[in-house]
Amino acid sequence: MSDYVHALIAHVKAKNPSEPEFHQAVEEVAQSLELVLERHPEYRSARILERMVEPERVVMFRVPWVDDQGEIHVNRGFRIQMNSAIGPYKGGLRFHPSVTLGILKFLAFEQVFKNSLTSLPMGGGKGGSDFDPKGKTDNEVMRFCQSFMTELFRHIGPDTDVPAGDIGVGAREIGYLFGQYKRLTREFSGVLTGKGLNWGGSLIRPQATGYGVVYFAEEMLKTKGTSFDGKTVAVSGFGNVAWGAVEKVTQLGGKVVTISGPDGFVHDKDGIRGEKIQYMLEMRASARDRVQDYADKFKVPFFAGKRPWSVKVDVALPCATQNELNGENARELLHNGCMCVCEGANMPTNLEGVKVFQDAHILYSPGKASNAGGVATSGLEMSQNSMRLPWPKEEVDQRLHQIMKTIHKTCLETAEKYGTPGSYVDGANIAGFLKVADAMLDQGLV
Ligand code: NDP
Ligand code: 2IT
Repeated sequence: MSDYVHALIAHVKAKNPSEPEFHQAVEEVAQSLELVLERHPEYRSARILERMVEPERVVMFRVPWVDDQGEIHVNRGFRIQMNSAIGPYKGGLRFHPSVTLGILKFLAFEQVFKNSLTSLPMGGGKGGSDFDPKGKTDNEVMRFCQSFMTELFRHIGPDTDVPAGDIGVGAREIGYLFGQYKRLTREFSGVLTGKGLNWGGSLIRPQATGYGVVYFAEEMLKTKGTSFDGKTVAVSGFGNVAWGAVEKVTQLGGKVVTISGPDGFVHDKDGIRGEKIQYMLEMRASARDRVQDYADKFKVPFFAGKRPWSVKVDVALPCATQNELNGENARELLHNGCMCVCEGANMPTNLEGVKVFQDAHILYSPGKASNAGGVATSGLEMSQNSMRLPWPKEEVDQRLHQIMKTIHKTCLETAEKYGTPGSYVDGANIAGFLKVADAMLDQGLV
């Protein structure tokens, strides 16, 4: 590691204590950028990376709400407005008890590079709350969302900052948030994405992240002259991203044999298809947060407290959450002959796991490249809202597919150009960085 990168990482750690996920995300990116910073001293002298690790703005606020029994609760809300060099801040909202400032900063940082890769004009942001949706009624979720938006609305707007969903925030939450934004501002606008189809949402947005992951993985497999047809696939998570990925793998002739939840994983040797994919949506909507329900219903083995990486598969698609795949899991996947790991979640593989995959030279893609289809389709939703014209399903899907192919090509070409051929990590970090860095140089000291 160069002295410059070493010092930068040390500075980030000292200045942002107790934010290990943020340190991890910065470390991965900074290592990839060493070559770029050597070749282009202008980025160093303009302190571009030093600026990029500092959010443009952080909003943190109190979210009081009342449960169905009349008890008062207080949660904490956040919005990290990380970088607006290439467009309005864009990125999801996460509602999960594990949410902290550090988690959202890592997600916002990753989002800057991801959004840049999509080729659409979107800056990076992320937000959310430590609210736990598990076991809450619709009315409780609605009251929470209304309270959350009562503060957030003054910081966002269709040309300022456009939030969307992430863990714990789906169509229902976006609906409640949008309703409250509209009441407060008296404006019907494209301020959120992931909206309902009847009121400005885009076809394919629900499926987009998962479909995009599989389109990206398909391109990776093509580089080895193969495809999903006949492949066995492990998916983790059972939420929005996992659901879209399972459906698309199945359509392409692959067989998904696992999904997982916070309670463990299920191993369905016959493959998750047909009504079983539909059942994933029911499990998610039940707010029970248990994947064991699937095992009980379809009479397949359930492994309590375990992750799915010990199952013998050709392809692994981690789609649950950050740091759900460590060095040991990575070695186990390799040992069982896994040839491709394509991330659907944000930063699901820890730094040791990433190194294991890179040293083994298997096909490995970081979430910021392979899960960009979700935010890319959010960008397409913004375009449709601005035009006030909805596009047919086929058109959105075709554009999504093309965007994923382009990101794949950009990653490989950039990695090649900067001397690390085949590294999707370096390709994604460098290509994502260059566009934002050049825009920052153009715009002066911002
Ligand atoms: P959902 O809320 O729909 O699903 C998240 C799933 O992961 C849930 O099943 C959740 O259960 C589970 N999960 C969380 N923590 C763990 C854990 N430690 N072990 C196993 N399962 C766990 O969220 P999404 O599908 O939207 O998000 C999944 C991932 O994809 C996240 O990393 C997100 O940032 C990323 N992503 C999402 C995009 C989108 O458009 N939705 C776009 C790009 C990336 P539980 O909540 O109980 O822990
Ligand atoms: O991590 C992500 O890219 C998302 N949660 C989607 C963000 C968006 O604005 O659609």
